[in-house]
Amino acid sequence: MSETKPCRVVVLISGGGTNLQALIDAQQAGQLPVEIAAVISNRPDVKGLQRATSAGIPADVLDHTAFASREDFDRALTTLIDSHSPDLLVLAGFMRILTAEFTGHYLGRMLNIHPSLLPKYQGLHTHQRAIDAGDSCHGVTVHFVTAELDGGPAVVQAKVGIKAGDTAETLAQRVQQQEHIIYPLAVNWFANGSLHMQDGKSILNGELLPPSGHLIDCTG
Ligand code: NHR
Ligand code: GAR
Repeated sequence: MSETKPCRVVVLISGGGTNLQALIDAQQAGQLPVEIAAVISNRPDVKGLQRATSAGIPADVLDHTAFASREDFDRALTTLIDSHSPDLLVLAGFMRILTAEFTGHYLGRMLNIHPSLLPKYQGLHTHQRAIDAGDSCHGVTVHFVTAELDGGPAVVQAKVGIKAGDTAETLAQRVQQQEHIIYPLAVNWFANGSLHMQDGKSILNGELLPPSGHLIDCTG
């Protein structure tokens, strides 16, 4: 992307928006060559919407409970997103499963951050599941989104140690510190043209990434 035409990003949220805030902060610090064109939440009155408004970013709500089916919601969401002409769609704590029609439309230009070392612990309640399994490490993965839930190719993964006495809350806190580092990193790679998806795989600087994506080990 040239400096005169930064990568246009639309961010989807459902809640607090700390990952959104990390992207806003990196952009405002001149470390992320993007324009956050809009923030869209499927839930009204969440803190992430205030974060967007405070940063001067258009914020919209599309309440999924107002739609009869997932298909109807996803079609309305697509129309709203595309009215902002994004180059990249970023899921940041977005909590609705998306239809294959939706993921197909944004294939290769949609990223998600998932709080586990994928392919471990797809779906919900990942921190508790890692603790219950007696794992010694846990972490977070940024991946391209495909129709398969949390199954798209990984871009970057940060590994975090699980400590004796960790609860889902204390562990989530340490994982989230890493989220706020690796999400701006991955978005930056996409925005500057270093990262793309090809044949269902993640390519960084012309090289095929390993199944974990680029690995950052914080367990030491
Ligand atoms: N959709 C597809 N097709 N593929 C992915 O990889 C997706 C996706 C939608 C969301 C984020 C994901 C995560 O990082 C994500 C990845 C929500 C659920 C879920 O079960 C699962 C995974 C993710 C997000 N949602 C419930 C549902 O019925 C609702 C839960 C709630 O509202 O609290 O949609 O973990
Ligand atoms: C983050 O920890 C993210 O990894 C997780 O929700 C949190 C959102 O926080 N995502 C999922 O669990 C997706 N199912 P935020 O709203 O403060 O960015």
